[in-house]
Amino acid sequence: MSARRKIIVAAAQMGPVQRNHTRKQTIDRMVVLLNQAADRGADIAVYPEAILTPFFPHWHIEDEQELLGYFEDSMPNGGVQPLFDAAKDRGVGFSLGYAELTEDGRRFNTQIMVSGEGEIIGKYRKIHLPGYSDPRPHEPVQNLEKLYFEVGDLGFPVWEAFGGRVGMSICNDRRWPESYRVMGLQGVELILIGYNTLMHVPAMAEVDHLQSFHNLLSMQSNAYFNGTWVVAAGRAGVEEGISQLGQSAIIAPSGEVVAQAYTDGDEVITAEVDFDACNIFKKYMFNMREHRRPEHYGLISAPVSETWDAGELLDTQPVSGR
Ligand code: CDT
Repeated sequence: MSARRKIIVAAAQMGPVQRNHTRKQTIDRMVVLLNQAADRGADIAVYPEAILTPFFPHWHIEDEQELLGYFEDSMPNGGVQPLFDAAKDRGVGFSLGYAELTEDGRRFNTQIMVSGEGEIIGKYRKIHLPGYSDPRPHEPVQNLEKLYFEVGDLGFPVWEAFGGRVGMSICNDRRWPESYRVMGLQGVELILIGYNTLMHVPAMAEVDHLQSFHNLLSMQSNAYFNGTWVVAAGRAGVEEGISQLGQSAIIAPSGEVVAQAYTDGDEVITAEVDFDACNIFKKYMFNMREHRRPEHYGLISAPVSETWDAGELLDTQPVSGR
């Protein structure tokens, strides 16, 4: 019988990154968290989405130079090098979300996977960008990801890494079953997710009280449906007056939460990931070859123009959850 494949994973939740915090202060906090994870034997630590700066899509930034100040034009770079050095020093990998500016001026909401040798071994660019591209001055908080970022162009790859099959997704992706499924179809065993989730979304305030429920609901159900571990790290606390969910979690392929953050600040949670705990789900209930019926799922991958239009409904009926 082959040896079981087990690693220790960490979610490195982070409290607010305020506008007056320097990159260095933020990186220093991240190194502290990486060392805590290492002290607990972690093989990899996952950080929240775009965590090197405040989550700037919540503001309308008209000055191009100011906007570009939130982006990284290379990775690693001098600012984040201490994190890469700490990873190599402690032999702990990490997954980092940041705003990426490419050489040809394209902007993406990106997450990378870095090995315990401090080498970048995977990159994902966020596909499900929430919000809108037209600023809404009448609302207290903006969701301008569609203005600031392009839709990711790298798909949902899965890498042989850390002893298993590992994929990544970013924040709003975690609410879309398709993102997990595309990785599930590649045999994913561990999905690393960084996120920033608002506690108050003006356009859908009626469901504000369900933010924590929907966070776990999305990740627990999709972990189970695909027989995969999920490690999710959120930004927490009040950043520039805006409350963020936190509730970072590590979820087993059974859908059970095995570790969850309880603070609204910097906090490391860890759990042992047994990749072979995925097998029972992949082999029986969710055996993708035996039981899926993709010949009946055509609409799933049809162009959005062919799918049902919620706009028609919204024009004629009030939006109410109750
Ligand atoms: N960062 C991010 O993707 N946040 C979204 C908020 C959407 S509000 C319309 C989320 O899914 O949590």
